[in-house]
Amino acid sequence: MQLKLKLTVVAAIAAVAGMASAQEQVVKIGHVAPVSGAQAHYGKDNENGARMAVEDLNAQGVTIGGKKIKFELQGEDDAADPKQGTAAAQKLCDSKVAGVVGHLNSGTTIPAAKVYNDCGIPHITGAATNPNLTKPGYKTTHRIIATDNSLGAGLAAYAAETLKLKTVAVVDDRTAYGQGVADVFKKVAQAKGMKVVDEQFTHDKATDFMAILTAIKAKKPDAIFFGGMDPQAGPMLRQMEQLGMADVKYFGGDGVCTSEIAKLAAGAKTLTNVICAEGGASLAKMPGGMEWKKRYDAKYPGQFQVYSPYTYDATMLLVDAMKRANSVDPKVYTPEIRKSNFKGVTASIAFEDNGEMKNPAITLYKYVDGKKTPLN
Ligand code: ABU
Repeated sequence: MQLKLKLTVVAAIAAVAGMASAQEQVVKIGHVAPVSGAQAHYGKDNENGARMAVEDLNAQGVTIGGKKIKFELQGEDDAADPKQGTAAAQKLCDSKVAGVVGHLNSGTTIPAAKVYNDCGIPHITGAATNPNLTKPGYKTTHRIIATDNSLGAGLAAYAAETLKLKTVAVVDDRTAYGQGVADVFKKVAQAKGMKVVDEQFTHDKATDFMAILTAIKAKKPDAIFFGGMDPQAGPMLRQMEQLGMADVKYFGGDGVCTSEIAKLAAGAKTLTNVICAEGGASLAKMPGGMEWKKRYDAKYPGQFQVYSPYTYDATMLLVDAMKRANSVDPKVYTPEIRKSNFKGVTASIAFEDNGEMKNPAITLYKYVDGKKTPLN
């Protein structure tokens, strides 16, 4: 008799537990960035931001369509390579993720955007800045930072109007981002009366710039503009010091505007010549920047670079759209993303019809005692 009672109680507990799990739904969110190779520090920072958002959402408890949702992050590595970028995008489509945060590089995000459009999954980048990303007009593509048009123009205006520089040499790494931001800088600088005295090209795996710097030095420019990322910018700054180019200003977009560049420059005094631009407000001017950064640093000490507040907001924004649509189905909730009026850590985020953020800020930085310091 006692045994029968025990079995009944066990069966009842199992039934209640079964009901509870039937009411819970796992929803996967994809994230893609280079988490291997020379750009892994950017990618890990980005992935940390998205993971932190998923953990916060699960701690808060989110109910959508009457079901308790458990979010899971599916992180993929595209190694900053366009082919691996589309392969990672297809993998996320096949995994039926509800949405994607990424990618990091313009060169991977632009081709991946077509893959997401074809499989009907929305993605939001908080790092890729080439304006061509939104030109195809995909309803699935969104960006929550300023583009290279703003970064290049802001830097050129600062060089010509504030510093009153006359001449510049332009170098880019031939990637979608590097070439794009360098082209904008060049055009705006020329329009403002600066002379481009030399143009040189490198690539996104290079570490030896002695030949191009020697050629540039002969032209005696006031400044170098570099369109590229910090694994190249750091060694370039060291080699500029070795060549006695200590008084040449060094401009770059958000790709060089990292914490890591101070390490990669390895004590070169030329770091103090760097002026870089990022497509958003400084942490101090973001609505929730300082408090968020404190929590990030406690979770991921020493890993902050540039974009993690944006990947955090991108993740939160996808879920905000799901909540408003009361659905985790991409077909149902994707149109809600364009209608967002989302109060994020980085900004209040709303979108233009083409998926670009409305009125994104830009911030210029310099490095003081090795620390990235806002100029505005
Ligand atoms: N925005 C700089 C780094 C990422 C990219 O656009 O390629």
